[in-house]
Amino acid sequence: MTDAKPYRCGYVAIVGEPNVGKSTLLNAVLNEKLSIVTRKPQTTRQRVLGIYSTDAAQMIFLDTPGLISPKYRLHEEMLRHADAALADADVVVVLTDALRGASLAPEVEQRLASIGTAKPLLLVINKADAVYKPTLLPMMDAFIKRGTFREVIPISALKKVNVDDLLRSVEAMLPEHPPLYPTDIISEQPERFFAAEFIREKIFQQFREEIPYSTAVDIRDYREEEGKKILINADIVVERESQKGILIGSGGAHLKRVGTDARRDIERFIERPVFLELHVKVREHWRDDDHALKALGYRAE
Ligand SMILES: Nc1nc2c(ncn2[C@@H]2O[C@H](COP(=O)(O)OP(=O)(O)OP(=O)(O)O)[C@@H](O)[C@H]2O)c(=O)[nH]1
Ligand SMILES: [Mg+2]
Repeated sequence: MTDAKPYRCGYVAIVGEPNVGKSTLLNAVLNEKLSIVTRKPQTTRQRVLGIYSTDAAQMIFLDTPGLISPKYRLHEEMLRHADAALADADVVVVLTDALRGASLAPEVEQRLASIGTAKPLLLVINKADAVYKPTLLPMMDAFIKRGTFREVIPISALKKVNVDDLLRSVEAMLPEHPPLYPTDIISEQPERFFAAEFIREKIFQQFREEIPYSTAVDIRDYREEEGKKILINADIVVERESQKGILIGSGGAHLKRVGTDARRDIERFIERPVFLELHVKVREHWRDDDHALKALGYRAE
């Protein structure tokens, strides 16, 4: 008889600047598109939980909004989501972009200072595929020299390179604990959350400048129709009349494209046919309006 290894389980926060690939990493770990990814910064606005279970461990990953200096109340809530994830974390993955070199943004440094030595910190250099390889070693050295990180690991979340190494390191840092979630689920957020996120992702991908940032998605109705289709009725909330016009497009062409692309993603995710109905509503200054932020689900506990 062999000694069974103790089971390990805990929360793993993925934090860092906007656009470094936090959501891409979560999806790479889970092999599923759980958190939306776009080329624009400040895509993620809430904590997204993804559960990765093996025979030996359960790692509960928390994808978080990028750390920024807040300009709107919305940003303050986004930061509260990130800080709540840090508070819950047993292990903290600080993700950085190899293209940035060996420095970290002041907003990230500030969090590291407040965590101090209270939690194991892993520094993960993402987008290693995008830099000239010989630049990685000195970058890693500079981070190691700081003495604050248990490990420094270069990865490519996009190409799934070294993600397994990262998982091994994370596992070793988790406390001994039985699984906190059933081992056959990967998320606990409701399907309507993912539906709203997929719609928002299309808006981030298809519109420029202020539009994505001025937009929120509110699922008004989510129900099973007779004959098995899921009926989803969503409001796309913008801040100004002019933005509404752009989102709808001439003859409704823009909105139709958002709807078609989002529906495809939602159907793939929930593995059911969907009827998606979209409306555009104007809610002035919703990003600074506490009631609106609460109604749209952005208020962190
Ligand atoms: N070359 C390269 N690009 C990557 C990699 N990981 C992510 N990206 C790209 O970086 C961009 C941002 O990725 P996200 O995963 O949305 O980044 P994020 O950190 O979650 O961003 P926020 O949610 O805005 O904070 C996308 O265009 C990704 O495809 C990587 O390993 N290599
Ligand atoms: Mg993200």
